Amino acid sequence: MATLRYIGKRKRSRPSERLNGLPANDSTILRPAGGVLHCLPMTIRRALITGITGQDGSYLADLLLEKDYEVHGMVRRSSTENFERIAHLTHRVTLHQADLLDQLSIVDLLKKVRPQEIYNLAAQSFVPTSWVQPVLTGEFTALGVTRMLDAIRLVDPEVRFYQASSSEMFGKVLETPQTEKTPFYPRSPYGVAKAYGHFITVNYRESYNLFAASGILFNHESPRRGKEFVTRKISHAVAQIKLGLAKELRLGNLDAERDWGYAGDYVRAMWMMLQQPKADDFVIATGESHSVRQFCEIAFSHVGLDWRKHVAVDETFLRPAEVEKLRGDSSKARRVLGWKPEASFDALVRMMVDADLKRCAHS
Ligand code: NAP
Ligand code: G4F
Repeated sequence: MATLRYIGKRKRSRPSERLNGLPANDSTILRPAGGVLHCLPMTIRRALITGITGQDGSYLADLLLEKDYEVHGMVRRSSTENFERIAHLTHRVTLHQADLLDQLSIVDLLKKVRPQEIYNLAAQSFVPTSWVQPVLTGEFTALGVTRMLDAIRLVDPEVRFYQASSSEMFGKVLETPQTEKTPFYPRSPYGVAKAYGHFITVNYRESYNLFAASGILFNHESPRRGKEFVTRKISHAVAQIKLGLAKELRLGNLDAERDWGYAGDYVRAMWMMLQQPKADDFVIATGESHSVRQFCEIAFSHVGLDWRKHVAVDETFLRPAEVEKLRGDSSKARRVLGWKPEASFDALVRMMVDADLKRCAHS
């Protein structure tokens, strides 16, 4: 049944009340204070996103706001603010300090926000770093999931939980294309940590009857992708070279193939998974794979350049163990969720290059 609920304009804290960009007492900001009171015959859906400052978190926040959710984001403390990707919506979301490493901070956060949906996107997500910091990667990316699930059990077992699992779990692939049933063979400490996160999600669903869904997402990119990932590294370098700001792009394995999609399409799948009658696991992928070399060809030719004149192979970017080729089969998601990707590979590459050209020209 629909409930009646007051919502007021959010109270904007004065700068002196703010701490590291957050209101000093952020539990007060949903109080109707001096704003217009609306009495709406509707249930406001409340979601919590961990990793809201990341690529996917920012797109998911955009999507949930469009759907009239009350959106809360978990951010970890840092000495400087890192809100670039959510700068356009900081006035529409509520940010809370907590850390995947700190169990109490997660429990307190859930008690304060009482979300109906939790999207666990926070992770150490860069594969090469996982060899440099394997233990920390395990703490964030593996055990962080258990901390979140235990907090849900303690505070509200009715919460719907989404875990950001990864095609990196398939690693040295045992079949092509990869489906929900393909066994995992991870090739990096990151992939191992994600496999743990996936299985603990499935285990808590089966042990405690939690609504815990695992989205096995293949690589997805956008103009908001971090510059260390290969696609954005390429699109950014293309823009710099085109504008005469750089001459060369140094890359690792040009033969690696990925099933690359557009992040905006993939966050839609996350939301769809939490609207199902029961929690399940879903592969999200385009079904096409392309090499790093092909990405370069399209990106450089889009601005009238020949990639062979600018790209150099640099062994320092090779990995101790490589995932050579990924290609996903998302038929289950297409059938059950009604999901399909909208952006083509070519359109994605061009979108990223155009965005970087614009950004580099302005800065
Ligand atoms: P991303 O841009 O690297 O964002 C990661 C987010 O996690 C950031 O907001 C980061 O916060 C936060 N974070 C890291 N450690 C944390 C901690 N200890 N406590 C709290 N927050 C922490 O990653 P993404 O591309 O958006 O990916 C989102 C999720 O999907 C990740 O779990 C990733 O592993 C997974 N995934 C991604 C892909 C893909 O192709 N993009 C594919 C499959 C799965 P800071 O801003 O403070 O660093
Ligand atoms: O862009 P990448 O760093 O992404 P990777 O390793 O596939 O991981 C991304 O996708 C996963 C999903 O499968 C996510 F779970 C994970 O969080 C992340 O979002 O590298 C893609 C490929 C690799 O084979 C790499 O060896 O590109 C190759 N590559 C070639 N030269 C390079 C470079 N990768 C990077 N980062 N930098 C290079 O210079």
